[in-house]
Amino acid sequence: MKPFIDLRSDTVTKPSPGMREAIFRAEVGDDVFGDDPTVIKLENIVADLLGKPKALFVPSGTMANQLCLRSQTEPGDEVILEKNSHIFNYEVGSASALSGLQLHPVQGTKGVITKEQIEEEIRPDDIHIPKTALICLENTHNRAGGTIFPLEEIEKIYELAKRNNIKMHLDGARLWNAVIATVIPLHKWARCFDSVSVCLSKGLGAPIGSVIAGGEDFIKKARRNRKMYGGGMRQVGIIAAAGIYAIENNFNRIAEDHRNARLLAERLSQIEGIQIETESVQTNIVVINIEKSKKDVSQVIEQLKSKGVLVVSFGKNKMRAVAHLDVSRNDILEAVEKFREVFGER
Ligand code: TLP
Repeated sequence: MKPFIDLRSDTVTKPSPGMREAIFRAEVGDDVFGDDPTVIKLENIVADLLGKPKALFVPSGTMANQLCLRSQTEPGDEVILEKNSHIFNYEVGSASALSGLQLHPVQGTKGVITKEQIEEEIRPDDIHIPKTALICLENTHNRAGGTIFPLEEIEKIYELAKRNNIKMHLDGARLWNAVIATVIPLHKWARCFDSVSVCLSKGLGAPIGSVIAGGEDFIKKARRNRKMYGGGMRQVGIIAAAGIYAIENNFNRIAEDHRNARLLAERLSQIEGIQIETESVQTNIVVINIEKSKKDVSQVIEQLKSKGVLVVSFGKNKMRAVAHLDVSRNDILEAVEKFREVFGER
């Protein structure tokens, strides 16, 4: 049977033969003892790229974000973040369950919240009121369709945060995509943040893993919290090797995913009943609105599946398709044909 054209997420990629070879050859040690040379190498590479003193390898993007929240706050603190952010919507309520935090969502535009909006929400210093301890931003923004958070706005927010003694965290699961789309390097994007999380298992195509980066004291605390969360791993150089391979071999090729996402968006928007905000297709994610077709999203997803194309539901009348290293330009063109068939144009 022909394999699916799997556009559900950039998390679905499989390790390539080169990556498997790197895994096979990895030198390892017990990382809880700090003995794994490949993990240390990966952490140094990412710390350098992000321009931070230290980094820590962790199992997932969710744990990465949660360790950053936990290590920078106290229970009862408040965190300002965008209403559609991953931390607010897709991390199973863990900020409150694991860190005792109160999340304070602000409705953004295409995932972007402004300095003015945040300023309105900062709490005054009062014995009755939670302390605004942290501002979280997401770049690129998943639910908004892979949109890029403008650097000038981040810098304004940073000035505001500094003045008010508030820390900043960046959910940079797809920061790699922002770098490729803007040619602004990782360390410039990371400069304004006390903690940054990046994923190796999305656009970069590693099977597992994220890295968080920040100051020395922060990473020391996060390392302890990682153990508490059950994320202390042992001979994990076999996974870190995949991460190093991914950074060295799959970072620059993300440009191809952006071209494929744009191609998909342009072609799909020509189909009657499908609407795509093409100005929001800035990286590798395409949000497909089928409201005008009057079709049911779950039925469309099933019909596409029966024709070999996988996408996910993405809110009312919407689906998401994501370009990644296991889909080619030809796969994208074939997927467009399948959409045409489902929408009655063939
Ligand atoms: N996002 C996944 C799903 O959870 C929705 C996806 O398929 O896009 N930050 C952002 C911005 C993310 O998009 C994700 C994963 C995470 C963090 C969490 O990463 P993992 O899945 O490794 O815990």
